[in-house]
Amino acid sequence: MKTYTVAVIPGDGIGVDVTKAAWQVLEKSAQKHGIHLQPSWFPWSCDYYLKHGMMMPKEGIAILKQFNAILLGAVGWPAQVPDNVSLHGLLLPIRQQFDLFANVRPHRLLRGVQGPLREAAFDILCIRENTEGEYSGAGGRIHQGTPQEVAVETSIFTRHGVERILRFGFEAARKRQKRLASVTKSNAQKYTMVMWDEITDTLAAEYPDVAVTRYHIDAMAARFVMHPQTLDVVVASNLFGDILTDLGAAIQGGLGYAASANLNPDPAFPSMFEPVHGSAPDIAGKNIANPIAAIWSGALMLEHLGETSAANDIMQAVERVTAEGLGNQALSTDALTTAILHQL
Ligand code: GGG
Repeated sequence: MKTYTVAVIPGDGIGVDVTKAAWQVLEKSAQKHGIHLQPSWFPWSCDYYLKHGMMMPKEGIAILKQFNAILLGAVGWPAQVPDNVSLHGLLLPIRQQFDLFANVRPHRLLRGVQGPLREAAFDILCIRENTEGEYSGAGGRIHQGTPQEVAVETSIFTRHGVERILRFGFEAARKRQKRLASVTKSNAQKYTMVMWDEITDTLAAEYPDVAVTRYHIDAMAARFVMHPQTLDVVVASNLFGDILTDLGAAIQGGLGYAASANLNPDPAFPSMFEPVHGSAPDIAGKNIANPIAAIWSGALMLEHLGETSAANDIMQAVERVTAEGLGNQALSTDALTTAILHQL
């Protein structure tokens, strides 16, 4: 029996609720398909920070490195730990240290799910650069708290980083509808984003079978709402991709449906799978969070591990449940999970 080791980090808030649900579904699918998923649960979170003064132990990255994959819930409990501390203490170091440069986020309406748009026939694969750009963490503050205070935060775009994420996008487009949209704001940001556009054009020559369109982020935001059916693969920088994929989540029915994979194609590093949503403290522990984004992220994990049948099985079970309209009802986390387990 094939065994995969998985580091499970539920994190904060509804991350705990939905990770528990996702794990139940993953285990059931694994059993059915003769796979063994061996979990190690880590309590790294804002609670852990309050006890230990850090979001994960100093050797956290070395510990995670030994696993085949990481399943993450959500990070953040702003009432007790500033969001920038929790994010830079857990989620971002994992993405950066394991060079998980491609954050892949599918946006489509699951069968039966009621989205806010008239147009339902869209299937977008957003690919967000995940290790540099606006999230590089380069900057500082001087004269803090005084009227003379200065804060500087520099976006860092490297040719290597931009080229590899665009190439990842072109390869993905080749396996889909062969259309790629590259998103910048190169009229206003005349260094980094102009370089991004130039690299897009250079790579486009290597992929003559892929139709490429360059968009500005503002126009792309409008297109997500007005003409989402015209989009196939969308590649964007770290921050633009983050914002755009919340819009993607909205048009697919809400953040409860938006899944993501943080990928490094090199199997020497564990890739990480997480719902796009955050910890939602207002509904944490109330058994009302939608577990589908976390379950879908689990399916993306199985797909990445090469267990395509087990992954497809999960998504078919999810869609049989949503097709019955259950996704649109205010079902509890447990009830929705039970319905999906039943379909499996
Ligand atoms: N599901 C992980 C999580 O907590 N996401 C919320 C969030 O704000 N993440 C930061 C980011 O992806 O930029």
